Amino acid sequence: MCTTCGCGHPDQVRIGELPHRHSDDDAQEYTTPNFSHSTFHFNKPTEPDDTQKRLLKIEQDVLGKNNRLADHNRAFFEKQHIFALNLVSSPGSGKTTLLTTTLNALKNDCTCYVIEGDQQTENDADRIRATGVPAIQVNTGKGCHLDAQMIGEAMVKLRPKADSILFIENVGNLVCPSEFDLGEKAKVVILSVTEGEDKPLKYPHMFAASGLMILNKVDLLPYLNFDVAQCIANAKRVNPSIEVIQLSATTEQGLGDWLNWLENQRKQG
Ligand SMILES: Nc1nc2c(ncn2[C@@H]2O[C@H](COP(=O)(O)OP(=O)(O)O)[C@@H](O)[C@H]2O)c(=O)[nH]1
Ligand SMILES: [Mg+2]
Repeated sequence: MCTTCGCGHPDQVRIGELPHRHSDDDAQEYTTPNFSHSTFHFNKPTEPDDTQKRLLKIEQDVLGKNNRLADHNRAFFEKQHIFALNLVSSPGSGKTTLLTTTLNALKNDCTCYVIEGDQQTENDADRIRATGVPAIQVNTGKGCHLDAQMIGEAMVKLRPKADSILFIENVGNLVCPSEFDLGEKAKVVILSVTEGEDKPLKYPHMFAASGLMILNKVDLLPYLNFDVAQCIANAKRVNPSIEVIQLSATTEQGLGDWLNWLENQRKQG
């Protein structure tokens, strides 16, 4: 269980079966320990016990508080005509590279700001600042996602102008950021072709929560066994209305589609 957001619940865990029992002679039997006072889910109670009820309450409180703060952020963004996007992905899919490429393309036409989320280091904010765009780094320590309060605190420091664009690069994680509304207009999930076309099926909540999937690093396709059509079909299976843009943040192939998407979304308000 994630210690920061309390996500996940033992009752939701399912341990599958081996389709065929293998016949290794030296296979070792594992014996389930009997922890009499444990909260492990091996001895699954039929009714939630006090600890589980408390955890559920904490999770509801955490998400409820986050949603209220996210609404507050959203109201601020709407009032100031700030177009806020929440970029989510696993680590290394190319969020910061996409952002630097995008900012270099946009910065003469509109005012942009970036909030960078990582557990540690100021590296990504430094990469953004090198483009001349103001960036606030949020380090979450053990936390695996940004939350609405962190965005509010970063906004106090950013002091953004009206009619601008705010890009939020979330902590690299395809799981928890899907649960946390930051007040953004949309989540954009970035999946790189080196990650495998099955990821929308394995992490459906993130793809269901996103309005756009950017399929990044398409310049590497000639060297990989990656089925683009299957990947898009997988994403549409969990979210039939998700839009898809194929792109390379390094060669800039497809960059125009992404810039057009941004412009259209901004126009729609
Ligand atoms: N070939 C290729 N590499 C990329 C592309 N985008 C990002 N990368 C590389 O992927 C690595 C991780 O990129 P980064 O932007 O730091 O990912 P992040 O962790 O999601 O922010 C870096 O070595 C980038 O140069 C791309 O479109 N094509
Ligand atoms: Mg990054």
